[in-house]
Amino acid sequence: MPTTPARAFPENFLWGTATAAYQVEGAAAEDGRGPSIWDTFSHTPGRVDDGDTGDVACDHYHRLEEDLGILDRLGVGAYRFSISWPRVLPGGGDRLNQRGLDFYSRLVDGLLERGIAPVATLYHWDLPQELEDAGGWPHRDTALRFAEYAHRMGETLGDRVHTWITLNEPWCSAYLGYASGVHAPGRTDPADALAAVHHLNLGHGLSVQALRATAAPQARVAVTLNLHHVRGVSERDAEAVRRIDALANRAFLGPMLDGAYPRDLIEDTASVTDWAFVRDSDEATACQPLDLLGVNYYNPVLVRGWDGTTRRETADGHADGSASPWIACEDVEFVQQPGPYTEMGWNIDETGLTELLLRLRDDHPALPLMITENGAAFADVRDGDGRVRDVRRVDYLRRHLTAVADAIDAGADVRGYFVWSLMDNFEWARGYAKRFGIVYVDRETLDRTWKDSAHWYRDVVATGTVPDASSPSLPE
Ligand code: GBH
Repeated sequence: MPTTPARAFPENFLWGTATAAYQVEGAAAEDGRGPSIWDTFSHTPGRVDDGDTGDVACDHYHRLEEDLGILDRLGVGAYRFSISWPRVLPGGGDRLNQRGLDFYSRLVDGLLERGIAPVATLYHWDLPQELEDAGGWPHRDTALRFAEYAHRMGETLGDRVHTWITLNEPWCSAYLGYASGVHAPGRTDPADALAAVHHLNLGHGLSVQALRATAAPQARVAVTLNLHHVRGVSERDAEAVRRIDALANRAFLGPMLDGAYPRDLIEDTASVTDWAFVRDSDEATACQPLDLLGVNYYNPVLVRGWDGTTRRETADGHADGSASPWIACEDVEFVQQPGPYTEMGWNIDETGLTELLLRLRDDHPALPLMITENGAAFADVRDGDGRVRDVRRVDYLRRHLTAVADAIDAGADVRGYFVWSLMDNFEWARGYAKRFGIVYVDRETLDRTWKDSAHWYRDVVATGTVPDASSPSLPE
């Protein structure tokens, strides 16, 4: 007997895969591309495991036709990619780099020719280095520059790209980039991180306005957040849950969807900043009507209050001596969750995804949702026969898709799902050792090999149905 029955998805459900520019493109110094903060960061010794950089990545920039062919054979209805800001506007200024733009133009046209909807993310963490030198996201001007960039992209690609995502995971940009420093630009100043939160929110709102003014009238505009599904160890830990929910989720949902920062967030962080960088109309600007909310989900988090007497657990994945991304949360403990775990050390628990989607259904019933990332890293190996038997990834994807189906059955308006990732790629501070792809990339030859999960996903897409757990996923 299968442990879970087959599940059919709605007729027009959008199936896709996702990547991001710096993680796959390579060609870092080609055709006029300027440096981003990730070039600088990855070239700084000690920042990325094994000294890996995105200089070559998956060489997607030169293998565009091959990768379009893979997407075609997968049969996906959509492909989520990101545009490298310093490739199209080197230095973050207003001079358009035509050769850089041509690449995205070819990508978009190639997708449309194959009946695949392009879903373009404007910012997946690759800030032009010059804008960081001028102050980065803690600096208000960066938000204004971002809006100009959005305007240019709407003007040039907006006739053909009809789904836009402004920011990918501003949580990471602000807190990992400016508080814990494990992501570029690697700064560790909590006050700057909260200023970055605000200017990302402001930049989001301004860029939505810019896209509305320039893109096609039918364009859908969204933002992608890595919302944290936060659980307390016991009912006594409600205060710890509230604190983390405020910093992780409502710091973005508040201004973007409700037009105001939560009062409790302002109070919780009063020892760090007075929030004077929030000007009168900023919260209203951040709050632009959205067509979709993008949700990236990997795992839930488990917290409890810390009274100062025991040895504090710091199982938040950032405990290895680096500063905490959790500002003013010294009295909150992140508790190790039961396994199984992925290769990232993240626990596998799809129930958090259903619960998160139901919370969004309740809090924002009119806002359609899209899973813009979900997936897992495992230690994949290519066998002598050339197959990659990634049974654990198939199991992960099946569980999480079933969790999405549960949420849809309970009334959540989920319109699509994008596997992270199309192919193994540059996993930020973890380099190439962590493989998230459904397509295997050989690090010597850069050859692509379909993993069993890619064959399995192709069948899911073709049938609109997630098969039961006993169904084999074998290549033809
Ligand atoms: C996404 O970020 C990125 O958008 C994508 O580029 C990246 O390759 C992909 O995911 C895989 O990492 O240690 O239990 O507290 C992931 C954001 C934020 C998810 C931190 C895991 C820590 C979980 N991550 N979170 S825990």
